[in-house]
Amino acid sequence: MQNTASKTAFPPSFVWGVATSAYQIEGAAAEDGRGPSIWDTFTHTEGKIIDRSTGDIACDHYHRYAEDVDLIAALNVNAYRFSVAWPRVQPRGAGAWNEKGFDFYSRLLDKLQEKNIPAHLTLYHWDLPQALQDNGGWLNRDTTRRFADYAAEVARRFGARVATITTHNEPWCTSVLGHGTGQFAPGMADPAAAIQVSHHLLLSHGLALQAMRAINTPAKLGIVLNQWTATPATASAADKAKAELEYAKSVQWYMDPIFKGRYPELALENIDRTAFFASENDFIDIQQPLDFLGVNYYTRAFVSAETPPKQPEGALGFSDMGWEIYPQGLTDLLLGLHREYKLPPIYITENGIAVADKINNGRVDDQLRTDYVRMHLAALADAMAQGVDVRGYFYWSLMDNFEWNSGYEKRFGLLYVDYATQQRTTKDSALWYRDFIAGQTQARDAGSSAGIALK
Ligand code: IFM
Repeated sequence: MQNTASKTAFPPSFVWGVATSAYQIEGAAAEDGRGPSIWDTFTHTEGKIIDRSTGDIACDHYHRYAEDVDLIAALNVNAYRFSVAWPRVQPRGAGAWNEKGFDFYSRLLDKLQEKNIPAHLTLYHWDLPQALQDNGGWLNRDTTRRFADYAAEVARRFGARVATITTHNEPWCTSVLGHGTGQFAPGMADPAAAIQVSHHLLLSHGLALQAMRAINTPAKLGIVLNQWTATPATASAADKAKAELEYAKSVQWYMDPIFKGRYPELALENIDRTAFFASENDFIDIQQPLDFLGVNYYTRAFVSAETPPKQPEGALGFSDMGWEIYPQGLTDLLLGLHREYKLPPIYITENGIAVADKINNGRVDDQLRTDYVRMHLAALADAMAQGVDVRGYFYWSLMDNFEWNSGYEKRFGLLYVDYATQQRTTKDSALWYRDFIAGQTQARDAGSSAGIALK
């Protein structure tokens, strides 16, 4: 039966982690010399965020990082994935570095080291310095060079203190949601511009890898892509064709340049190329070897060519985001990638669920989240058993936080955050995750791989 592996074995070296990003948790938006980012501008623009909130304070992690790392340690995880806010360390995205900004990340890394938690650093989780946006942002090819300079500086300072450095988190979101539909910062609704932006993001990734390798950074280098399988809603030719195109535009559009040095034909034939410029040499820059690939998986795409589109039945339910719970998609996705590309080691860098959590007498009973994680780990184990080389899993997210245009209304965390008091409460799912990891660790210490009940 699918997703019901009763026992599964993760290798002893498997990495268990939790993930966050800068703008979603740090707050301290105008402190210690941080420059404004496109998300500051966007959140302070009327009508962009459902609950009219901003990341000005968020989870106040900038001031509470030490307490937060203690909470991370209590989860038994052996990895923490976070991002550096570019405008905190280089307020204008070019020129002067902000030492106070670097000091914050240095303190965070010290604290993680004290707790023996390896750090996984992301360079770009969507908070472009506003000064670069004023100059054209990701539509301006020069931003790719600025990004490579920023990457090299972060790697020079922190490369020996982190396990991995990721260039971009989910470039699809920056391109499509940020520039195609306008739901995310910088709020541009121009599909042709989104295509050019995606190319510049990929190019900046390749230039950044080269810049970091030129200084011999010891950190492992990679990129994180959000991916899904595309299931045709019916067996009709129209649904099948639409699903194939969806996969080409969202998954292969990012994978092919990196692993094959070109864009997928099917997508190229079906996009607005009026504003598209890519040189042959760009593909040499983009196609740099990766030490790892990060895969973020939440749900599948259910693709219908009908009007109105057919919706999935959702036998396992839906998240508070309205996303179908579909763990089998993780197995299918990984096996598909494994067949099509020569993959480096993979980390599941994000997987998680928004639940309308309620706190009751200091307790959050979020069984749905535990079930979600358990089913996805079983799905992951299935893919690994069939030959996919996965090295780690990061739950998104460590704590409830600023969920972009959904504001604070959606809760993805293992820790519940009361935004009025900033009190963190460990949810039941976090206790399950903690105990699950402890079981894995015990098996590792006993010199075997763990057979852990996932169902
Ligand atoms: O919160 C986001 C994260 O920033 C990027 N990946 C998806 C998450 C949930 O929507």
